[in-house]
Amino acid sequence: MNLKTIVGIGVYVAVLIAASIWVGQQAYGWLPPQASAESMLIDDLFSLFSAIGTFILLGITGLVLYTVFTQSVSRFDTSDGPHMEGNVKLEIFWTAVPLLLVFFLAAYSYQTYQQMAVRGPMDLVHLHHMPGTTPTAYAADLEPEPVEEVEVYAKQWAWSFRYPDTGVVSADLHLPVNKRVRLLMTADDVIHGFYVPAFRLKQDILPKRTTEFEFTPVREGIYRLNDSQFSGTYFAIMTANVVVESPDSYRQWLARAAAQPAVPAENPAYSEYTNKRLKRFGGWKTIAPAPPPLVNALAER
Ligand SMILES: [Cu+2]
Repeated sequence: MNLKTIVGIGVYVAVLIAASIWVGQQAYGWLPPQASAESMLIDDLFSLFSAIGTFILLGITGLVLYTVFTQSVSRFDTSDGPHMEGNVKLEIFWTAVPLLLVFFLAAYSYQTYQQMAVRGPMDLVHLHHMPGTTPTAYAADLEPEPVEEVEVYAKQWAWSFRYPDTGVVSADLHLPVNKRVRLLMTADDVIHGFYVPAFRLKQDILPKRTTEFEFTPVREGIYRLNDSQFSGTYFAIMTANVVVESPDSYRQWLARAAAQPAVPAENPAYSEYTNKRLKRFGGWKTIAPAPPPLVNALAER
């Protein structure tokens, strides 16, 4: 390799690195606002993956374009290209680099999920005493103060939230800001998924068992809860609002809700199911929605 080639490759790699870092920074803006302490960890991971992906994409595209525009043979040359075989250095290089990259990304992702302590299937099958894992791996900066507990009930196709201290049941999930919350989640019928994009958190909810889940909301506002698992016909409209508010207005809301009688919640799945106009398009068999949950606080929509 002559000096010109080395300088050329150096400049190319420098441009690639600059572009990758830039895209990595942009990646923070592609996601919803960071509304939980955990979201920052996920965004760092996402930014890193975007930067590495950019490096690989631009790197390979550049090489392909360079080759297309600089390497050519005469139109009537049908002979084989040179046989490249047995270049041990090259073989080691292109095996080792992707391998190390994959190990690094796997370790970094694993560490992020450890910090967030999203309880995955490992926890549910009671394998949590594996070497190298801690039995209750909640986030590292766990405040000593008591957590706010909320029971989450998922059924086809409605969410409801119960506050054990007051017995209030709500169609929206209200949470005080900057306070660690523990959700005790149960499903009635099939697997549902608790997924709030602004929190970057997702947890499966299994029927007839309680799945615990902790996180800390850090930004006031109204966010959307979606079902991340296909739980049947109307799962796409199985949504709820997550209202993150100051501890004062949270307490006021609880007190107001406690004074309300329990009434059936609005149920988009049920109204769609019973909508006569839709009948003429269908006629096929489907699962009837479960009866709407009885709530003290109706959804604010
Ligand atoms: Cu569902």
